[in-house]
Amino acid sequence: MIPQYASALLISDLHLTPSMPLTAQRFFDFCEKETPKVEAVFILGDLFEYWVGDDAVISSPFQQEVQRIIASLAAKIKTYYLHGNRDFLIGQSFIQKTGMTLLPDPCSVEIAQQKWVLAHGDALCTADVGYQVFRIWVRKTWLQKLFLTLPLNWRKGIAQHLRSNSHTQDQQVCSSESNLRKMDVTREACAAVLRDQSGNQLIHGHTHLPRQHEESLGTQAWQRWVLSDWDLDHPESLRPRASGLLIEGNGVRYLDLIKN
Ligand code: LP5
Ligand code: MN
Repeated sequence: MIPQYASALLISDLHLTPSMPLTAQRFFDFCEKETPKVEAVFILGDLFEYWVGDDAVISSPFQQEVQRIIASLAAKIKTYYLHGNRDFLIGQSFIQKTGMTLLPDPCSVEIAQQKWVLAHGDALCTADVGYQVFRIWVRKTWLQKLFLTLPLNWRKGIAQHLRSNSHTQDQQVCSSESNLRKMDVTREACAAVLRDQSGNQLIHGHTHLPRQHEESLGTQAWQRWVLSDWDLDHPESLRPRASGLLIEGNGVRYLDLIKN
């Protein structure tokens, strides 16, 4: 049985980190003010800038604060989370302490009597072959177990190194047409996931290109909603960004969370 709700809010790619306090505060306000309107909240990955293991929470007042806020949200409203490419190491301990429910990626839910297929989106970027090879390796259980045995400061060092090498940062500097296409989801991957899940409405994040799409491949047609990333801390270099997708009986719409 897939979960069923009359209404829901979906967000992703908040990339929470102590160095982005305005973004974190907006998330805390969102939990308190926006979520009471709906029956369920879905966080579609990359809640954190990076996650190097649940044991890091003990020495991070910031992560403890996020944990506390989500626990208080999940005590009132059903809250789901699925892994992103930056926080796929979030484990059972953090999930349990926050009271969230971990969903597989991809998965299906019923909201407002319609079926929705949910994914983070990174697995759909199949033209980004380098990333897909990287993904296969870092999702191997044995490599993750080995990584988690490393001292915390080594793990943080590796994560920061991976972050600073990440292609998305290049994308902002060198946004050529072909580069952007490589970083986006492919129609073939979306079609395959929707066929597997027997759905025709897909919601994902990861690409930071929020928009609604009407798409098709052969005889298969679908709608795709992309969630935005959040960043209210760098207005000098990047446009402030924060939005969510609201699904309720009278339709689907993006919620601008910058001004509220
Ligand atoms: O995240 P974003 O949006 O910037 O870019 C992604 C892809 N980048 C990543 C890397 C993350 O940003 C950082 C992850 C931190 C995780 C912390 C824990 C690490 C634990 C390891 C556990 C075993 O996902 C980026 C995509 C982009 O999306 C668009 O889809 O292009 O991909 C890359 O930049 C990766 C390169 O393409 C391939 C790099 C190969 C490097 C090989 C190093 C192997 C290290 C093995 C780790 C132990
Ligand atoms: Mn991502």
